[in-house]
Amino acid sequence: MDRTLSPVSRRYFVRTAGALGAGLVLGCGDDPTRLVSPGPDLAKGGEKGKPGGNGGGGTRNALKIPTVVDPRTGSLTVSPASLDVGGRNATVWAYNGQFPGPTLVVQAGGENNLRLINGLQQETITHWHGMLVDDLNDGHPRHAIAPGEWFDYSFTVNQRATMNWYHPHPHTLTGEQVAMGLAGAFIIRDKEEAGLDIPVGPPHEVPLIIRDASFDRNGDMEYKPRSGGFEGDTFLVNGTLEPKLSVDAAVYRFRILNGSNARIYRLALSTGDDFHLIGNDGGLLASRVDVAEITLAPAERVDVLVDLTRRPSQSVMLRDLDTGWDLLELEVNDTRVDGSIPTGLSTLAPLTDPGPQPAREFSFDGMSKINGKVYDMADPGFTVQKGVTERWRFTTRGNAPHPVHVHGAYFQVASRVGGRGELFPWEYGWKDTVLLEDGETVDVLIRFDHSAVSGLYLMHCHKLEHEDMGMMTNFTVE
Ligand SMILES: [Cu+2]
Repeated sequence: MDRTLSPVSRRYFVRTAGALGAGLVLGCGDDPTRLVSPGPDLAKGGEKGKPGGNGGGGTRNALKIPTVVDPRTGSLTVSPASLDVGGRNATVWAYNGQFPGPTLVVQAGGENNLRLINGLQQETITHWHGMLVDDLNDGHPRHAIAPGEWFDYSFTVNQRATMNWYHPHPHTLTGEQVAMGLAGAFIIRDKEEAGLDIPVGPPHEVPLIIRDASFDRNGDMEYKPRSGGFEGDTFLVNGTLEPKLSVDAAVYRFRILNGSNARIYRLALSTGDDFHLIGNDGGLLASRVDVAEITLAPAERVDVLVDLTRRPSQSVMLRDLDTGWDLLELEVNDTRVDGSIPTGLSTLAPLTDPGPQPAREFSFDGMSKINGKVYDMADPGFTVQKGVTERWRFTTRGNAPHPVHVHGAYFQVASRVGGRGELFPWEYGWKDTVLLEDGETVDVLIRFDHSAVSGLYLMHCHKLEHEDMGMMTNFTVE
């Protein structure tokens, strides 16, 4: 890979022969109505091979653990692949033939120099969700590459430890590409995390990408968009149907991402035991909070310790209370391993409150607009001055939930008025996505101060069908 080229010229065009060449580009669908025709609901009922939502008393499948990859060199190819989703094969769209994609792991200060290669028959581009990078590396849809093209990323990961993720971000196609399987975890390590007595790496730290899914009559992944948000009729954890994980009677650290297009989970343990919540989108919280339930909207992450030392030879379910789905069975053996549940975790500096009046107000209107406007890629949007703390206010007139995501900075959630009317422990600390329900006004404090961040970024609803229909805006950091 030639890293001496200027960022702009890092976009290359592959000369392809055959399959990826002429004529196979699917329409990108500027017409947002393409999302409003869901088509027949084929997967209702019990076709052959349809994965059961819950149980049926069948055996469960070993949870897949994605391979760990150092992103300093190498490539990520997106293409369809037929692979094991737990007891059977399905055609999905995969990064490097893996679903979920490989787990990228970097030390703070490390680099991502991956080449993205588009083996799909439609345009794509990959966004590094939660990464604070210059705008050429942010995976903005204006950088989408056609089938057969490639895009070379090159940036330094200079931020605190957390679990971010990567997924496609081409305008109007994000929902389809994520639903078809394109997502992976991106873990950052640092000294602060290493200094805590918590599991780092296998076997006691386990990333869990939770999502829903639908499969067609052939058992292949199927995307059935609805303007209110795609919801699949079954679930996958790390691309595994009905998963189970054999575990020691130990303290486990689960790095949980809601990788769904639209579904919100209300996570709990079947034992009623607490999650020991230690982190979220932007890394460690100041101190541990013990909670019995966690509401997790699309793109949100939590970092939780689960104490299984008192559960030898038991079965513990990670459960979604809304659907009743037993998302993951933890099959605890009788090997006891000592572990600790630390209380003090990190020192977080609160942003200085610039006052109660919001600098900007964003109304998430209908299913496709912010402040009355559908996304226009050519409109640079509003301008934010670097280094200035602002209060932003998110409101909606309906059609929520809207998980609001901002690129280029983390924010601190300041208040929620109306609706649920409170902030939750998983919203403490640093966030890049916050859930806005109907009737809610959510204020956040935000400051774009990362040295790499400059130029054009995005704010959007992370319900991917809303995003694809235009509930997104550019803004410029200068
Ligand atoms: Cu929305």
